Amino acid sequence: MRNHILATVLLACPLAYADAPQTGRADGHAPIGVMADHLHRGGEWMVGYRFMRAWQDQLRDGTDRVSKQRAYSSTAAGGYGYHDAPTRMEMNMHMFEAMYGWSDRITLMLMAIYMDMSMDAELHAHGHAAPVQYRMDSSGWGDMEVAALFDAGHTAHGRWVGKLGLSLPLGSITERDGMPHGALGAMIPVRMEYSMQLGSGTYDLRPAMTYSEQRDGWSWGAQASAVLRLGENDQDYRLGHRGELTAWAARLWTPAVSTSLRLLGSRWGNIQGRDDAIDAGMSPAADPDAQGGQRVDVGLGMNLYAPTGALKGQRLALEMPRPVYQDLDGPQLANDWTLNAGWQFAF
Ligand SMILES: [Cu+2]
Repeated sequence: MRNHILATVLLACPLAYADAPQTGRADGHAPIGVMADHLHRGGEWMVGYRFMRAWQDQLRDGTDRVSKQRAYSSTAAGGYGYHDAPTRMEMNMHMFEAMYGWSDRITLMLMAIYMDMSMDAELHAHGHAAPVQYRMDSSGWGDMEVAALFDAGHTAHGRWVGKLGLSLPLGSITERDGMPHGALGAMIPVRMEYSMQLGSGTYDLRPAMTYSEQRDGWSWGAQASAVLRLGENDQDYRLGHRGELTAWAARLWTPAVSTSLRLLGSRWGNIQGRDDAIDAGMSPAADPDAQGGQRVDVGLGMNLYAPTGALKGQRLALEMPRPVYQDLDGPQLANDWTLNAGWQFAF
């Protein structure tokens, strides 16, 4: 009998080992703002929809706030000398993802992104007493990412997951919208600023490495990721590279519910080169040297998971990161808050 138990334990161990950590609990996935944290078993599919909304409403230079008046007053008067100042921007990203377990150790991923953005700005045309307020909108499919996620090793309670991703430049970088012009404020179409374009225009490498660990009732993890732009796009510029470090801890209240706290540090560069159709002196948003920065966010999140029943395998998650520190090459619109939400279904 004893030998029988021992044999069972020994046989079960490699299976348990290959299994840990398990995705079959609410915190089996990282907070929803984190991508590429988990693998699927060979033959398993996952489809999902993620939504991200980022809201910006205040100009900053370095860590200081900058008024819109200062952005468009002359350099002689202590301003920045732009003609135009962005005052608010809202970005919505709809992300459609599919994952497929090629084997137990390699998962393939595809993500298509639909962008929807709007920016409010104030134009201070010379010879006009009052600034003119206007709004620009852009929407459409953005860049698409294909990636391979791989098992990069295990520890007693955790695992390493690596990612090699490639972003394909399918999003337009020549979007136009109307801008007021002349004494009568007639709207003429112009090429919109960099942040209003739908894609990067370049092939971008998107590597990541994630470690996550699961214990009784809680879990934690950390991830390093980057976006590396390859070459220059056909409008003669490239967006800045980007690097992110994040770490989170989650409390598992029941197998179906977990809550999380996450810290996220990100850093991104200025634009190299410039698009000749975007007048750099017009607005900070059009200035290639007013795009870089670094930021620290803290996010609260919640994961819901259906381990059994009619909704078995489905997940619903929400996360709200807010910046606690921002240092921007400015003047640049600063982030006010971000909302990440998602639905996922594995089968
Ligand atoms: Cu998945």
